[in-house]
Amino acid sequence: MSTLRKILVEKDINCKSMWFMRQAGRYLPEFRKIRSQNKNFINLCLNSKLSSQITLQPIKRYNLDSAIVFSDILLVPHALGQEVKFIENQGPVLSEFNIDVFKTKNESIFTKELDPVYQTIQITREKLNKNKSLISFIGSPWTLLVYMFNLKNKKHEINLNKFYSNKLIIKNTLKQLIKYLCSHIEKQVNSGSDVVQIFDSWAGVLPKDELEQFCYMPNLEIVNYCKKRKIPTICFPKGIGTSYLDFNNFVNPDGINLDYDIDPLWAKENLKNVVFQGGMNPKILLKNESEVYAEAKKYLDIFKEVPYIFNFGHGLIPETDPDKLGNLINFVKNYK
Ligand code: 1CP
Repeated sequence: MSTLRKILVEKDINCKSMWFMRQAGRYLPEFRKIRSQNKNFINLCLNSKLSSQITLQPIKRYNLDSAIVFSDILLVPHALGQEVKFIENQGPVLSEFNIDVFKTKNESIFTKELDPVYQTIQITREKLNKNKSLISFIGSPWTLLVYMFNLKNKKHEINLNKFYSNKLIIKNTLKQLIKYLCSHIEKQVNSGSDVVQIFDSWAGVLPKDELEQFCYMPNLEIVNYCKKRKIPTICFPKGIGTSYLDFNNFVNPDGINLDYDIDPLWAKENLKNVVFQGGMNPKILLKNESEVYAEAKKYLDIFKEVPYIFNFGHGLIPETDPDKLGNLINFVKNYK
């Protein structure tokens, strides 16, 4: 059984594990080299040979025990007919959502479009040591809807007018997305991934009274789908503060990724029957090494007696120094 499965399924506290969100990409020179020769990001994600190579880059460099598939949450709207462009220093830009195009799609068209992702997983699984975990992922329906309906502004605030005036179509699209996301998970797991991380990166912009309908419910449906198939899940409802408690009680995933605004002591005392992952602010890596280790020690000590997966409270930032990250990895591996 892979290390992550041991922790998530058997709740084995002696099994230590560490991986990082966004470990394959942006900050790594070996990724940047490939990226500079592949200007179209979607095409790069759909190039199985290169995507598998990128997935394995952080494993080669740091001997981490989990690999996360190099792909993107926005391949889903792409496969559903929406144009997705990644513009330098601006992030993703999607063409306007077109319900007529959306309606022409079905699960077989959708998964056929994403077949290269499943091939990436197959190629990677063959090359990855058997005791290492291969993590696949999806964006939660709400987080995808934020991009698909262009619901947030540059300051990362939600455009509430747009949200409320399009609520019906957003709700209907959400229902459809759940179905597509479940088949995307099933295909990824059948191709060789053994854990699924569900990123609800924009849960925190939802008004509190909409959390149940747009965040908890869709995450629950997807987690229940996975439970029926014995697929371990790690949820990441970023930015919802103490609503992590309601989220955890409602959704009951195997693992939960803490964001950096969550007090780890509060989490340990309040979130029950769940494996903890992450928490540290990835920006800590911009500080000097003694500060980095002190922060890592804090999390490792708090979660010493419970199953814990070392990670951050969000993805590694592009400015991360790969050597400093390497030193942190050694520190965590040797910490008793
Ligand atoms: O320009 C570039 O070089 C592309 C940068 C990049 C990379 C390396 C993007 C654009 N996506 C990715 C890969 C990616 N995205 C992975 C696989 C690599 C890994 O984790 O090791 C994963 C898991 C994601 C997930 C993802 N994409 C999320 C959820 C996690 C999170 O960071 O909140 C989100 C919101 C996206 C959308 C996205 N993709 C890319 C950008 C710039 C964005 C917008 C959000 C952002 O600014 O990070």
